[in-house]
Amino acid sequence: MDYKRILTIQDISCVGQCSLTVALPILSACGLETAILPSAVLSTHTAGFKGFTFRDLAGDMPSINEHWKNEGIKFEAVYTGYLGSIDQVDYVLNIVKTTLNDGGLFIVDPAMADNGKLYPIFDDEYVKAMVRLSAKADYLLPNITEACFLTGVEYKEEYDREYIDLLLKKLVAIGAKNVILTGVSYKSGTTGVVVYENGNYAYYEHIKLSNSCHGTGDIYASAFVGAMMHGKTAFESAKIAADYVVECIKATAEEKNHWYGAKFEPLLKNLIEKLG
Ligand code: PXL
Repeated sequence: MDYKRILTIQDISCVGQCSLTVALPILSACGLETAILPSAVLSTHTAGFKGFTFRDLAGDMPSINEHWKNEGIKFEAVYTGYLGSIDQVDYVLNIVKTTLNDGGLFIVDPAMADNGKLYPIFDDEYVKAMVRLSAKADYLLPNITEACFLTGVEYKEEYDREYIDLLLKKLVAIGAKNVILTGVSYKSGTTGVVVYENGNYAYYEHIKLSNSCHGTGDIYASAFVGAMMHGKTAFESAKIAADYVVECIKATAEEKNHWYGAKFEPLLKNLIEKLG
């Protein structure tokens, strides 16, 4: 495997096992040199903790970009997750222009919503900004809720293949080249991920656990990016990431005190094994 350098842009939630505190260890475990750009610093994530602090780091982005430009710093991939504000979208697009190598991949997790709802602090204007970012993605990794917000399609908990095809077509119409759609469940007891690459549909189905954990979207996206940049195909990466997330959720099940995230760290060795 080549030794590749990638950049990930997402928040630091100091406590809560999401975003950079998940992405950095997972990408490093996948053997990648991982540069980071924190989009914001929060005392905790926003899903369940009360009174969290929030510092938007958008203002630092242009000068960081300028410095990297002067240094000629380049990446094989740029992977974005939770951003803290609308202003960040143009800054991030500029950073991608400056730093992404020719032929490099821009991977966007439009982390903004789940279970039919936007996360706290986001609104329709933020969704519009995420559409502009998603339009440039080589790989876009939404869950179904995010896909609905990005496309204006009504959110449904029960659906068929036709509904999923509509979401995929609309996401591609926005501009996303390829889509990895997570949490797609056609029957009870199972869920899975759709890999929509160059207009071809493939589905990896796996067990749906009764419990769920915060932060699994970030674990999924990071493991997917790590596996892709390790040299796996999109489908293999989607499968590796899904199997890893299932293991992480199982490891966290029945832990009432551990509601805020998933215990992914002791299982990093399994992820490394899956990469072969
Ligand atoms: O896991 C997504 C995420 C990332 N960052 C912050 C969040 C959330 C989900 O709520 O609040 C700050």
